[in-house]
Amino acid sequence: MPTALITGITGQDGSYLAEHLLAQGYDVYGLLRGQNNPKLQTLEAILPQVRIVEGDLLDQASLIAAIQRVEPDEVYNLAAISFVPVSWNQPELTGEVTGLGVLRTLEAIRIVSGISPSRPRAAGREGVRFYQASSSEMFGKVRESPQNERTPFYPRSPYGVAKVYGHYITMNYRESYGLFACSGILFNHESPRRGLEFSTRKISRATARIKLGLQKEVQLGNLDSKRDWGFAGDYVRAMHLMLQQPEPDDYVVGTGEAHSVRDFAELAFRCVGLNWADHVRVDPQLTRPAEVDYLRADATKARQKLGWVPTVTFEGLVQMMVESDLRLESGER
Ligand code: NDP
Ligand code: GDR
Repeated sequence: MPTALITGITGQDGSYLAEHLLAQGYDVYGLLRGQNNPKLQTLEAILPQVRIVEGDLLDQASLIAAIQRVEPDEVYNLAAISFVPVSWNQPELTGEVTGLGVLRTLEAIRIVSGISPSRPRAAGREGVRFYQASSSEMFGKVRESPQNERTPFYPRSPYGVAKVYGHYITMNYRESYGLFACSGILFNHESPRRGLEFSTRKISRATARIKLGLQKEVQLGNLDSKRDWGFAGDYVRAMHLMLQQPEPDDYVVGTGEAHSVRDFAELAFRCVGLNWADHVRVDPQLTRPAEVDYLRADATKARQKLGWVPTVTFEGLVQMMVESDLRLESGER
């Protein structure tokens, strides 16, 4: 039975990936930080089969100890400071976790595997396989549309810059040491488990609360930016597929469709029979110092080489999120 270690296990993608790998018969370990992480209880309730190992992307020794203890066949590095606005307020921490955290995880694998500059992994010898959660935010102020694996990067936030470092250091460890290391350049993916701070979940939750009479309005920032939004459950399949290929490589993953934040809000409110314009207010304080205006994936390579296709449409995603928040906000589980 293969063994996987997931960093970022308490996040949206961590939970979907753990479910997917458990269903494939994996032993799944999740890296958990902090001495009293409040998300542990939820994790134990929804995924009791996941085994917890202590560690923090800021702490090299803890990552080495985690790899030594788990002896994983596959490591999925999903941990990050992932909320873009935070990265302007805490740019150094973002660089440490989202950027250098990737290096520390790769170093832990390298050291525990006995790989060194003079002793790279021998061709044909199976080693730990590594997945890095790269992001469409690396394309930032896009140089071409749609974006594929060859599109140049132009990050627009300290988060995007840190992800570019993570992306290139992953490629560098593949090329320097022969590590089976892949980056998935994933476009925005959402779900009922999305953090409340992100635009889609903020909208779906507010829509549900407004419908139930629990609040009247929601404040949003830039309504014009466009994203390629898909369903997180589809995207974790792509992560797993990348590590099952004969050779390591990088892949763009997205739906190929772009919609604005306004489109999302309009559709969400329509799902509950309301008009978005009656309830959405623009708060200029929520706009970003540098915005990413338009992202749309060209996922041809993932489709051709991995056989990956998304199963949930934009309309299906919005409806799924609004219905889930209606259940949660009305006290149903
Ligand atoms: P979340 O924000 O939901 O989860 C982030 C995870 O990182 C949490 O489990 C968090 O743990 C963990 N984490 C933060 N800091 C540390 C640290 N110092 N040490 C160990 N763990 C830490 O993100 P998602 O699940 O949405 O995304 C997963 C990954 O994919 C991230 O790297 C994100 O940047 C990237 N990505 C996401 C996309 C998306 O649309 N969702 C698109 C492209 C890339 P804790 O609970 O303790 O805070
Ligand atoms: P993003 O997601 O920055 O693309 O990063 P987010 O949902 O935060 O923003 C998307 C767009 O919506 C606009 N927006 C708002 N955003 C938030 N959060 N709150 C608001 O009130 C609001 N109003 C308008 C933003 O300006 C932006 O244009 C996500 C994260 O998961 C990253 O970790 C990941 O790498 C990328 O997706 C791909």
